Amino acid sequence: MRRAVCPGSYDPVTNGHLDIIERAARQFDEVTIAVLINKSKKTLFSVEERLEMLREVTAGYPNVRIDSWHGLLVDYCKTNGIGAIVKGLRAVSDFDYELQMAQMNQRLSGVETLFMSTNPVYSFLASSLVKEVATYGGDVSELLPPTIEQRMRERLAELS
Ligand code: COD
Repeated sequence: MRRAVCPGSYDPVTNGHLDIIERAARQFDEVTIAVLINKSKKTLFSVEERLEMLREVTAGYPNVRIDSWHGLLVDYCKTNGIGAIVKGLRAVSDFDYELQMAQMNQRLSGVETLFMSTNPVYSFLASSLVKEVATYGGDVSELLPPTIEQRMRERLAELS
C-alpha cells in the first residue's frame, strides 16, 4: 500500500490545505493528515479541536485519515509505515526552509518529500493570515469551509 502523510499545524484547516489533501488522496492509497504538536507554538485551537475539524471536513474522503504526533515527523513515518511526505509549496519563500527539512528528513530516515504546487487561487493563503484578517473583521468566507469559519469566528469572539 502506498502511504503518504500531509503534516502541518492546521490552526485551522483552510481551503489551501484541503486542495493539497484532495490531490494527494488521488495519488496515494492512503493519506494521513498529521497534526504535529509543537508545545512552544501558541495556537487558536487545541490539538483535539484541530483533529475534530479535520475529521469533519475530510469525511468525504475514504482514504484520508487524521492523526496527531509529538516528535519528529520521520519517527511518525517509521512507526506508521509511511514512505512519503507531501507538502504544498506556495511561493519561493516557502522553498528554502522546505528544501532544508526535506533533505534533513531524507538524511535521517530515507523518507521522500514530494512537493505539490499550490492552486494559484490559494497561493497567498495561510492559516495565520486568515486569523489576522478575521480578527479585524475582514471577509475570509471563500478561504475556509463554512463550518471552520464559524468556529474560528466564535473562538475569536471569545478571546476579544
Ligand atoms: N497552498 C498550498 N499548500 C499550503 C497552503 C496553501 N495555501 N497553506 C498551507 N499549505 C501547506 C504548507 O506548505 C504545509 O506543507 C502544510 O500545508 C501545512 O501548513 P501549516 O501552516 O498548517 O503547517 P506548518 O507549516 O506550521 O507545519 C510545519 C510542520 C509541522 C510540518 C514542520 O514544522 C514539521 O515537520 N515539524 C515536525 C518536527 C520535525 O520533524 N522537525 C524536524 C524537521 S527537519
